[in-house]
Amino acid sequence: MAPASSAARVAIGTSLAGGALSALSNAPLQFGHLLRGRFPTVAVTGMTGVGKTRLADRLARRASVESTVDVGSATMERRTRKTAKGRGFRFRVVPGDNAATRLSALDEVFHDDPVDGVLHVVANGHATRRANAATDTTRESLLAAELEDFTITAHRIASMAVRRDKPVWLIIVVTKTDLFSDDVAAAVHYYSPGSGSPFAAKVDELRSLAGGARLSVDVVPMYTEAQTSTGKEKKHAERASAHLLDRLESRMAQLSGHV
Ligand SMILES: Nc1nc2c(ncn2[C@@H]2O[C@H](COP(=O)(O)OP(=O)(O)OP(=O)(O)O)[C@@H](O)[C@H]2O)c(=O)[nH]1
Ligand SMILES: [Mg+2]
Repeated sequence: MAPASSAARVAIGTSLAGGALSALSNAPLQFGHLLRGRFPTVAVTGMTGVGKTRLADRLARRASVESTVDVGSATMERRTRKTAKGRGFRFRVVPGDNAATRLSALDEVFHDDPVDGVLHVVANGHATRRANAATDTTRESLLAAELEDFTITAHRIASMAVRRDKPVWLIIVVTKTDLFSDDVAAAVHYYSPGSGSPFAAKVDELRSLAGGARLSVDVVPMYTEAQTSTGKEKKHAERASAHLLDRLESRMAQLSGHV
């Protein structure tokens, strides 16, 4: 009975918080699960502040209001992308930095209800820290934190992959490339298997643990918003970002057997 009562709580919370209008606009979600059951599930992982929420919102064609792109999501975020052809994906965004909810979210996506694929988000040492974060925020320390975070996630992915009877895919999404546009190729190289970097060593270890046939690994550049402000530049940046998102989505579709 637990799921039904928690669903009821959510429904009550929604109508109290948002009034009748928002309860109405949420209504399709209540039978949407019948359709969503067929969509491949995708875990979105990565350390806090790298841009997971923002990426999932863009992929799900959900406009992020400013308040939803605050660093430090406290719970697992669920997003669904439905394409025109009736295909789609269900995204599960694992909070990057919240001990209790993070661990249960990792258990859910990699063990209890194992996902079909993983988008592991990295930002080449450009993660945004919370305003009150006491920790060191040099680029080196943020890169080290990304590496540590990936090490933990990679172990979870490996143990899931060896248990599954179908192959699992991993796409390492190198985001915020708008912040290091001259070094994108070097960053992609740093995260790529076999490149000899500390991160690559972890990717190589993951591949040998999981077995090449059970796990595919891609590395793709991305940015989901740009710091530029002037009209023409902004239009150009938005178009380029939309193109990168389309490419990522096509690759996910390919890996999921949609095409
Ligand atoms: N310049 C730039 N900023 C970005 C990009 N993607 C995300 N950001 C910003 O980076 C910050 C963190 O993004 P989030 O999506 O909240 O990060 P998160 O990974 O969900 O973080 P947690 O919820 O703490 O795990 C936000 O202020 C975003 O606006 C990007 O591609 N380029
Ligand atoms: Mg978040």
